[in-house]
Amino acid sequence: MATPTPADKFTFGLWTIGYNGNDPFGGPTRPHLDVVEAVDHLAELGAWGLTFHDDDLFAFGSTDAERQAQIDRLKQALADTGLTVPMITTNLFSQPVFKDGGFTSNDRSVRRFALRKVLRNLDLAAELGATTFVMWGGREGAEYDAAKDIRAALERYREAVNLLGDYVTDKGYDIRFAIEPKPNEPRGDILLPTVGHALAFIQSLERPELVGLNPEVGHEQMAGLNFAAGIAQALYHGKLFHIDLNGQRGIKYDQDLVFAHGDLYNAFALVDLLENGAPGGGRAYDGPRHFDYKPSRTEDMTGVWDSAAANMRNYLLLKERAAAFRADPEVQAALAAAKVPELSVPTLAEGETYTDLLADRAAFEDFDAGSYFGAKGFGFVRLQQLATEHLLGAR
Ligand code: GLT
Ligand code: MN
Ligand code: MN
Ligand code: MN
Repeated sequence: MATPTPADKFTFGLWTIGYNGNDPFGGPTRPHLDVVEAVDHLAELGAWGLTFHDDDLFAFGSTDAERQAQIDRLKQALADTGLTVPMITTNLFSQPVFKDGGFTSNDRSVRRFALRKVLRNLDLAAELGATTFVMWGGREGAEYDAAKDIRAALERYREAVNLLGDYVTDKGYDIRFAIEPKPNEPRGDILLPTVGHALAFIQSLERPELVGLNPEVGHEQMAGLNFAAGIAQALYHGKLFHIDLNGQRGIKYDQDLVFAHGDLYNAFALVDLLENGAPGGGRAYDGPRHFDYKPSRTEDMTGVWDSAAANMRNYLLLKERAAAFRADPEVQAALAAAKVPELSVPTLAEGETYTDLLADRAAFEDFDAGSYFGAKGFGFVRLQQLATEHLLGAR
């Protein structure tokens, strides 16, 4: 059962399997990976799609002919394998011109160039049938407080996203935008650092319905946040447009480990949430299960493909474990004992007003708050132990 098929909607960034091992302390440990080889291998492994930045597919500064040749090679590989391109994104961070950002560079000419680069790539997204356009603003930020007027930067970000919304609307493109938060790295502080910051920003836009989130496991965990809880809130607001799955071990540099190779408990909670809703609900998210990881620098090409397969297998194993957890009568009893379903009952009765609440002596005057629970607890630890036993395959 833990064998991936295209129905599972697993997708990979070209920059993930294509990561050559280059890091701030050392050069590449692996050769360049050609896009056709990437597509072929992913299809063999049971993936559904490939995603990419413009600069992943054709080098920055390519002539129109070079660019088109690469697009044509990709299209042929897609036709040969059935792989899809459900998401694309624009690189506004690698080139020196973007050293102070793209949409929010202090330099106006850079901002205009960045917009043109993105508009061109939106045309490509539409051409390839991608319906999600990710915006990771890794260089949109600062190291020094006086160097960046944050309110002006947010206003320029807003101007940019509003313009892109106008463009896809006028062109009739079936494309929505997904903002990917990250707290830091490469900038000392990045704008829209967490899911919560981005959610607030989206509400300030002219077309908020076109813009949602692409949260990444490791990015929220770099900020010490609970990723599954952040995803639950994104779902609550109808803003989970896309997701970057990977692994991270604590608050440190962005590790981009294989999915589930970091915080395994949170990975379990996440898959349970996406697949089963919570509690007792149906599937909560239908979009691509997108892996944004980096095959460790220590690995050769065999290790790259092993790690790609590991992402998908771990997701499917967790899906099995989560299904067993939900189906276990003891878990159901423990959930009820913990009053988890009771949280879905509105606090006021239907039609009840605050006047009624004020008149309800049982709610306050006669409510014995001091001894209400007596010696009785919620049993949350027992519930967590049941989750642990399912996770470890002991039940
Ligand atoms: C970059 C970043 C990722 C983003 C990619 C999309 S690029 O690798 O670290 O988290 O998802 O721009
Ligand atoms: Mn990351
Ligand atoms: Mn990354
Ligand atoms: Mn990412």
